[in-house]
Amino acid sequence: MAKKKIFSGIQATGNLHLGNYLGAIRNWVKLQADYDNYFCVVDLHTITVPQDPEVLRANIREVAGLLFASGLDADNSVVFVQSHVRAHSELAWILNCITPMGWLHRMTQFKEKSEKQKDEVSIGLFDYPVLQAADILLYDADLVPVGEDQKQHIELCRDIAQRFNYRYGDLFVLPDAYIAEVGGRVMGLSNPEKKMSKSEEKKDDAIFLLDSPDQIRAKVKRATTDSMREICFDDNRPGINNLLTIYQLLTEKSKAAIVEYFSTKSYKDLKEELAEVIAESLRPLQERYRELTGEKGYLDQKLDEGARLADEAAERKLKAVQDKIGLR
Ligand code: AQP
Repeated sequence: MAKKKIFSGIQATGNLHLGNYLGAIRNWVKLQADYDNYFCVVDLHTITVPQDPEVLRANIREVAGLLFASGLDADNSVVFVQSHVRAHSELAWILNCITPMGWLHRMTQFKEKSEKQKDEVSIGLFDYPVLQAADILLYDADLVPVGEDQKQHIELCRDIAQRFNYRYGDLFVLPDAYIAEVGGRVMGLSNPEKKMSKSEEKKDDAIFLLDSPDQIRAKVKRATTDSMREICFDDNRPGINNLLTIYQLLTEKSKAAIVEYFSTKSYKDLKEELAEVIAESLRPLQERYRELTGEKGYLDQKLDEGARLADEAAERKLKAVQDKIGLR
């Protein structure tokens, strides 16, 4: 029986953080053997907010390197850069022509991001979810493993696919979001009321995947907690809850075992142990990243091969779309 398909993407903003890893990338690695997978560095999404060209070029490579270093492998997954496959932009345009603007006005991520951008908000930022729908629909993805913040965009993608299928006849698979029960929303260290984010201004808010053990220790030490003493999972105490959740995700121990273990310990102990667990968990990934980015030509070769395979699948789908709507 043919395997089901997965698609997911990640922006080329560099500085990938523990939220990106635990909410998305680590699940991609865990799922890859059981599915046909397409994973993409979504550089066209990245330029929806201003980017310095040199920095962007470097970030695309850094993010691709981190995906391979995290354990995505070319035997199971097609890993590629979005702009290397032209069908993404072309399908996005076609989908733009059937998507009502009102649907996009409802997107909370646009509302949040456009507030930060003020007068500089681009049409691209507004249109971001339609390009994301094109990414997913090109590969007939059944499942889209993402963090919780992307749920609304995947629902919109289904709506767009349904509208197309209704107008022109069935062509698109309706995808489901796959959001991990734990880890779908890793919160910031300084502000545990908000998700950990690359664009958060406070520098200590996120643990980046390439942070050194000393940087990790310093950030965890400064993480916001509360004035209580008991160490337990409690949604009403977002700081401690978040630290324990990260600990749980990385050690894969049960909540009960974790609470029991810390029952006689202090916040200081928890922070020290958590920092070591994070540093140890990231160590193999960082070593592999250094190895493969030190190997001349490795990344280019992998990404060229990924783009070739993705392009074949995407072109087939795009032609079918063109046939349906009368462009061919
Ligand atoms: N804090 C998070 N917890 C769990 N999952 C998260 N993701 C992002 N932040 C968290 C998931 O990571 C994947 C890739 O995200 P992206 O590159 O598309 O960036 P983003 O969603 O815009 O989030 P960032 O990294 O925090 O960037 P900014 O600051 O620009 O918003 C997605 O599956 C996402 O859900």
